[in-house]
Amino acid sequence: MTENYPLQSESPIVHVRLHPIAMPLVERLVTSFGSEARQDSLRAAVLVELELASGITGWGECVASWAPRYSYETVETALHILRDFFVPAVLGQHDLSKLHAFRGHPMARMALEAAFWSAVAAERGVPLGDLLSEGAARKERVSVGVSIGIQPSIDATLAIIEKRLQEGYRRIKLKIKPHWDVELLRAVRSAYPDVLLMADANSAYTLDDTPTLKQLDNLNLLMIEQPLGYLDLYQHSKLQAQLQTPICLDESIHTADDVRLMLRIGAGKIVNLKPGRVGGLIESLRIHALCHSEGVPLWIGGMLETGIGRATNLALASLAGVTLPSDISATNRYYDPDLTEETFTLNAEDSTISVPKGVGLGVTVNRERLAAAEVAYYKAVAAVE
Ligand code: OSB
Ligand code: MG
Repeated sequence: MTENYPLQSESPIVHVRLHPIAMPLVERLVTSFGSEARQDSLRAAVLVELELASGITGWGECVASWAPRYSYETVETALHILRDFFVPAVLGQHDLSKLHAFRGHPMARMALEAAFWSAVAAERGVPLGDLLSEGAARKERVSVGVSIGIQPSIDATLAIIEKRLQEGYRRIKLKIKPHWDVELLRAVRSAYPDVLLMADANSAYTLDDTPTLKQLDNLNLLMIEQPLGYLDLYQHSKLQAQLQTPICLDESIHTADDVRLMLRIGAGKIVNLKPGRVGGLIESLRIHALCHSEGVPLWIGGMLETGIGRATNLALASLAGVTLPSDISATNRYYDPDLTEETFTLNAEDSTISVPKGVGLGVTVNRERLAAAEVAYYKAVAAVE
C-alpha cells in the first residue's frame, strides 16, 4: 500500500544525514505555554539532509522543540525515531512507503518527507511548489503576517505592533492567555481600528472562560486561534456556537479527517496548517484540497523555522487554496544570520514574501553556519545547570 507516499524518485535514497542544531532567536516568542526556546533564546531543530544515488540532495526541517509543550515530540524523540526507525526503513528505496509501518511522530516524519520531496523536485528540475501544485496555478508571492508574543505590558505590545506595521506587516497576531486578553486587545483595537488583528491562545482557556472570550466578539478580530484543549474538537463546537468571531484550529488538527469533523460539528471555521503537525506534505495536500473544495479559509502556520523549513512553508503557501495571510515572517525576525544563504524579505507594499523559484527547495545551506549550529546544539545538551 503506497497511497500515503505516492512520490517516486528515479534514483534511490543512499544517505540521510541528521543535523541537530541550536540557533539563537532574534527574539523569543512567548506563548501561553511558554517559549520554543530555552532561557538562552536557543531554538533547537533537526535538519534532515537526504541524498539520492545520483548525488542530488534535499533538505527538510523537523520543528519539534526542546520540550514537549506545543506537541509531544521533542528534538531528542525526533532524533531517536528518525535514526532508529524512519531512516533505516527508507535507505535504498525509491519512495517512503516503508514509513507506513510506523505510527505517530508527525514532525519527524514531515522532516524526512520534506527532504525527499525537495530532492525529487530537484531531480525533476522543478521547484518544490510545482511538485505540490501538480500543475495548478499558484502564487509567486504569498501574503504573510507577524506573530507577537506575550509582552511585559500593553505599552510594550503597542510599541512592537507599531514597529511591525512600519516594517510593512499588515496582519498582526497576538498571543493571549487568561488575564492577558480583553484589556490588551481592546487597547490594540482602539489604537489601530482597521488593522487585520487576530489572537492565538494556544489552548489556554476552558469553556468556563466563555464569558471572557465573548468580550472579544465586538473587536472585529479576524479569528481566535485554538482557544481550548489541544486535542479537543467537541468543546470548541460548543464555544463556536456562542461566538461571532471565527475559531481557527491549530493544535487540534492532525489529519484531513479532523478538518472534516471540525466542519461537521462546527468546531471552527478556519484552518491553520502546519506540515509538521499533520505529519507531512501528503496530509498537508489533503487538507489543502479539502479546504479548497469546501471554501474553508486556510493559512500556513509557523514554528520559528530556519530558512529550510520556511522555504517548504512558502512552497505550500503558494497553493491556490491558501487564502489568508500565513505566519511566515521575514528572516530578520527569526535568525541573524540564518542557515540559508538566501534571506526572505518582506515586500512592504503588500505584506508578501516571494516564493523561492529555484529547483528543489530553492535555498542553499551555509555549511559553516550549519556546523556552528550543530556544535551549539551539543553544547546546549551537555550543559548541566
Ligand atoms: O501556535 O502558531 C503557534 C510558534 C511556536 C509554537 C506555536 C506557534 C508558534 C507561532 C509562530 O505562532 C509564528 C511564526 O513562526 O512566525
Ligand atoms: Mg497557533
